[in-house]
Amino acid sequence: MRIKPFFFTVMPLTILLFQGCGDPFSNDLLREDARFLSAAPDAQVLQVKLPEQGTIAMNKTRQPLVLSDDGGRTGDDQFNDCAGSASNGGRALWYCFTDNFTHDVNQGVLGFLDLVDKVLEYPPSARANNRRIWGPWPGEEKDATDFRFEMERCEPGTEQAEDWCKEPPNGCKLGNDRVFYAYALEVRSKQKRNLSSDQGWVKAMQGLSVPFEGTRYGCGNLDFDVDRVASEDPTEKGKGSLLVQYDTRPPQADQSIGEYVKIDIVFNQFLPGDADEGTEPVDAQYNYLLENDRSGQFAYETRADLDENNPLRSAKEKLEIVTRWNTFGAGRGDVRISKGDLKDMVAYSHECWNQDFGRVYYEDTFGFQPKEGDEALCEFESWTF
Ligand SMILES: [Ca+2]
Repeated sequence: MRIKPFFFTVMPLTILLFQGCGDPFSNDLLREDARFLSAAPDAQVLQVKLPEQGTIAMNKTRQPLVLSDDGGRTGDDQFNDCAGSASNGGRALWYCFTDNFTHDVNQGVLGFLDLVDKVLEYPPSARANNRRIWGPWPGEEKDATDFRFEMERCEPGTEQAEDWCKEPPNGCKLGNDRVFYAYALEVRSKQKRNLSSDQGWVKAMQGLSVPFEGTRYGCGNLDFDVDRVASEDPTEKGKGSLLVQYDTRPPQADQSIGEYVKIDIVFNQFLPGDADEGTEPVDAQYNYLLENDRSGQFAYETRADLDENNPLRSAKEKLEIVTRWNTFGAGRGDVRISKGDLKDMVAYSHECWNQDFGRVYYEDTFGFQPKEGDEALCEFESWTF
């Protein structure tokens, strides 16, 4: 799902803005637009960030790691370097899993937020009190649909265009002004172009947010419904929906305090549009926490058949993975597999890695990989399970 802006919708507005430059009304207008922009979800802020390999390896001093916006993966070489075993210098298995998974979340799941960023590079096409609309634009690749992005500022005591202002975002603290924002990325079949410009739109993604002190950081939630996209675009291959809750704070300018990022995602029969043929939709839960000191935690839970290609064991097992890392990148991963064909049995895997992500300890209860290393070398002593 990608869009391209129509030049004819953008050009006249650009000219209008230039004409208005310098007069106080125009400056107020731009300040107002900026307030809306700061409340829109930001693909960069909501990128899941992991400690990046190489920073420590190159200079051997023990210092906090640089975090990679790309989930730590800088190329397929690193992706394939998941051997796990310390003896061949491979990266720890569960760190590697976390790395690959977060990369996929950034690209395939939160990637749709890039759309919002592209949209917001242009001035709004319509402005009303407490409301802004960007677009519409035609879809870029398939041209089966048009898109637009809509925002409303929800203020107590003011009249609202939609009922999405009824409740503030769950789990977010409002400021003294009690203001929050509602937004939606909307899609409409090309066949509906004969309707009036306000009719027939379906909310593909919608959310509520409370921006943090005028920055792109803040607290909010959004839901992305691929089935709704498909209802307007029969060529859409993705399925299901996602519910994302987030709470983010910017780093200190001098980096003495790193950014804080908490993201929780619920996958509901979700299948990305670019998934390989035969991939099944997933129900899963994903939690990511990056603390101010750059330590963090990743948790993933799903039901999946882990006995691949065995028709006698086709029941879905419950898979739980929790990985944690400290300020310097050293961490541990704990995995629990239960239910499904395991019936009453429970299988575990435990692993620890050092600040270069090399395995220092591994053990499991189901013969997946041989035991190695020493648990005493783990930076985290306690098991998650
Ligand atoms: Ca199974």
